[in-house]
Amino acid sequence: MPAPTGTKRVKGVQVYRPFIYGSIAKPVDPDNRPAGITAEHTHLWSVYVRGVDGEDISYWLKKVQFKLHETYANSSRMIESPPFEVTESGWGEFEVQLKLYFVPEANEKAQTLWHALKLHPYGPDAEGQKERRETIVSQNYEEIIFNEPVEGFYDILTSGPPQPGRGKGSKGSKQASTMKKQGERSAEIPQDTSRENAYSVKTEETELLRLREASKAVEALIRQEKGALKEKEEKLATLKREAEASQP
Ligand code: SLL
Repeated sequence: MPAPTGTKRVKGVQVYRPFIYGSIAKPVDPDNRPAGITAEHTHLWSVYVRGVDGEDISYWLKKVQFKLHETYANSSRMIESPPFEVTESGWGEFEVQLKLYFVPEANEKAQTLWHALKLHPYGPDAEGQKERRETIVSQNYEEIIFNEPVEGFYDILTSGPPQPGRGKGSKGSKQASTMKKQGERSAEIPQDTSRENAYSVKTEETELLRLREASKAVEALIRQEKGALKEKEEKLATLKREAEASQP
């Protein structure tokens, strides 16, 4: 029997691929209800998994199973091609189970994520947002780590999304951000934030700066506490000496 192919792993290598998952919900206007929506349903919503900045992630993500609340008919929805999303109407919030299935070349088990579908605004302006019937977006940036991917999948991952004129899975030049042409699609996060996408190298840098500032503040607090502790220890030592001196 021939040895199984496609199972040799690239040792010591981790490949990260970013994506976004979440939901968008819009309150139904009672004076202008879209046709075909049940009377009790107050919102139209979509739950989705997608690439950052609209990137096509189907070169590594094969399909997504969305498990909705059991009040929905056919609550388990398998979406076999992009866009990986389910659009529904409803009245209540619940946890959606997202099961990510990778392309067969990956030789990886499916991974499960949970997303809390948000329909209602919260925070200081919740009432205002409700009155203005604002759209509620709740989404997360996530990175999937392929640890020591099998060789064939490593090639697919590093070739990036199929380019126009290049067949799916065909081997192109290895993707490197420094070699990227303007406007070319990539699995890297974009340099700058845009209206459609809040996740970029810039937001990452801002976040790092914030973390650095926070860690400086914590260090200052530790120094202060250490100072206070030293003072107390000195006081204690003095008291002990005094107590010993006063012993008969
Ligand atoms: C809640 N625990 O009570 C949640 C359940 C269920 C949401 C929310 C529509 C179902 C249908 C729907 O919005 N289900 O079409 O009958 O808030």
